[in-house]
Amino acid sequence: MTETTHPRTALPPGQRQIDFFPRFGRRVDQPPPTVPEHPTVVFGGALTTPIEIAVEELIGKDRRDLHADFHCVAGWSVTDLQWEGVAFAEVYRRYVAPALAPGTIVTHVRVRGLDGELFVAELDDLLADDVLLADRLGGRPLDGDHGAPLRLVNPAQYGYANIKHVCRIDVLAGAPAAGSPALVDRLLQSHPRARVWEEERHGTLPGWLIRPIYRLIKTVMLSAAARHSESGHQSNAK
Ligand SMILES: Nc1nc2c(c(=O)[nH]1)N[C@H]1C(S)=C(S)[C@@H](COP(=O)(O)O)O[C@H]1N2
Ligand SMILES: [Mo]
Repeated sequence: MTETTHPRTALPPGQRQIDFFPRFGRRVDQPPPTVPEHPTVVFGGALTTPIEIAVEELIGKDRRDLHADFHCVAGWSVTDLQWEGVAFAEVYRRYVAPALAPGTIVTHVRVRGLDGELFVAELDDLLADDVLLADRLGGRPLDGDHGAPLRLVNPAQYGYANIKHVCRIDVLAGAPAAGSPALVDRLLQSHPRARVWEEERHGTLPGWLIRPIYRLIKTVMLSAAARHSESGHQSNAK
């Protein structure tokens, strides 16, 4: 099933289509993290006590299919990937909501990967119908390149909000306090909503202005990724 409110023929503003799915992101200089034999996700934050659930149980029996495009903030898009997994909203309803401390109003969700990468999303952005915790891509289990054992897939948000190797999800009753990020993080500061159709690429600069900088990064990183994909990873899986 395909759920999108935008025409399937169009790409979001400032995006260009590429014909393979690279391993990309802030941690590509490191190998993908080791996946534990029995992977789990720990749910914490505003819960009465944290809960740990096996990925297998999370996915459960009502596996869902999602055909969606993927958009990296650096400017590349891959069309029509086929993901399988469980709706984030379903996980929230099944496990999180019943475990909330009484009177808690959750506004934000911090999703963390085994490699330490994280993104704080607004809860409403993750409760959309087409947001999955996915364990399969192109009919096969997710590989290390694309987020094994489980990844967040939200087609409406840039890649950096689509956290791979998910191991922890904290629900928060308010936006977390901003730290004092390193210069490189300030330069490439994420947008709190990161919506691709609104071109919310950057926290403070307008999308069109930051485009050329990301495009440069894209050119450099994609050529490395293309070389890697020729050695036969899940890169063409659709
Ligand atoms: N855990 C984790 N998730 C991550 C990243 C990362 O470095 N680590 N990079 C993000 C960015 S910037 C992008 S564009 C996508 C890339 O996903 P892919 O490697 O499957 O193409 O993953 C996102 N999720
Ligand atoms: Mo990205």
